[in-house]
Amino acid sequence: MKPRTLQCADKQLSFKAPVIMGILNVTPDSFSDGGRYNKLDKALWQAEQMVADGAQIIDIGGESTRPGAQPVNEEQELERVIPVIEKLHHQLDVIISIDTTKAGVITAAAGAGAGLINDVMALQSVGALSAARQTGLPVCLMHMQGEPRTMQTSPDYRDVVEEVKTFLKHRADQCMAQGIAREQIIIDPGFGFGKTLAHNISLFKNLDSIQSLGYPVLVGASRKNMIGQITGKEVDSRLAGSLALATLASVKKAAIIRVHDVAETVDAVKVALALSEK
Ligand code: YH5
Repeated sequence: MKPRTLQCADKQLSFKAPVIMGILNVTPDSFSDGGRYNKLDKALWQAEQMVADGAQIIDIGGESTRPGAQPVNEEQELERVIPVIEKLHHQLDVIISIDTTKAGVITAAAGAGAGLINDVMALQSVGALSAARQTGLPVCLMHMQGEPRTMQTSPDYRDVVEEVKTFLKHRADQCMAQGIAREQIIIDPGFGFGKTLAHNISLFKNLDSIQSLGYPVLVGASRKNMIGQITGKEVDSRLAGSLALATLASVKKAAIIRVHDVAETVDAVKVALALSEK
C-alpha cells in the first residue's frame, strides 16, 4: 500500500510511521525565564531541539485553548506567532503548523511560511474555510463541543463516537465543497475539548471508527487532564502517562501524534512499533 502524502507548501509529509508534531506555545506565560533570552531566540531554540529529537512538524499556537482560557484578539495573536513562523521558516527544515481559529492568522501564517493549518474549530470561524482554501495548505479539522471558556462545564453526548464522527465527516465534506482537496484533510477527535474522561476514553478506544472515515487522524492528548484524571498527577508529572497514550495511539495507527515531549515520545513509539508490527 502506498503511504498517503500531504503537500505542505514546498514540503511533503508522508505517513509511513506516525508523525510526531511538537508543540511550541508562544503565549506570554510560556516565555517566563526572567528575560535572559529574547522570545524569538527561545522559540527557535526550542523548535531546533524538537527537530533534532525527531519532530517532523512544529505546531505554533498563540492563543491558549486550555479549558477556561479567554480568547485573544487577532492583532495580539499575529504579533505573537508571525515573527516566530518567519524565523523558523528561514532557520529550520521542518513543517510549520499554525494552531489558530482566525482567518487573518491563517492567511498571514501561510505568507510567513506555515505548511499546515491546525484549527480546533474546524474552520468554522467567519472566513476561516475560505482563507484556508486560498493557501492550498493541508488542514487539520478538530472536534470541540462548546468553546474553550466553558467547554468543560457539562460535556454531554448521546453517543460521543457517532457525534464526533458525524461532525468531522460533515466538516470535511464542507471543506471539499469549497475546494479543499480530500488528500489535504486531517481529522482529530479533539481530546479534552468539551469531553469528560469517559468521553475521551470512548473516543480513544474507538479510534478505528473515526479512522474509517478515510482521513489521517491526529491524536493530541499530551499532558492533558485525561492523563491527570487517570494517574492522579499534576500537569508537570504527566510524561509517563502521555507516553503510554502515545504508544497506544501509534499501535492504533494514528497518523500524527501531537506532543510536548518529543524525544521521549519518539523513542517510546519506536519501541511500541518494533514490538507490535507483524
Ligand atoms: C489537539 O488535541 N490541543 S491546545 C490542556 C492541557 C495540556 C495541553 C494541562 N491544540 C489540540 O494542548 N490541536 C490544542 O492541560 C490542538 N488537537 C489539535 N489538532 C490544548 C493543549 C493542552 C490543553
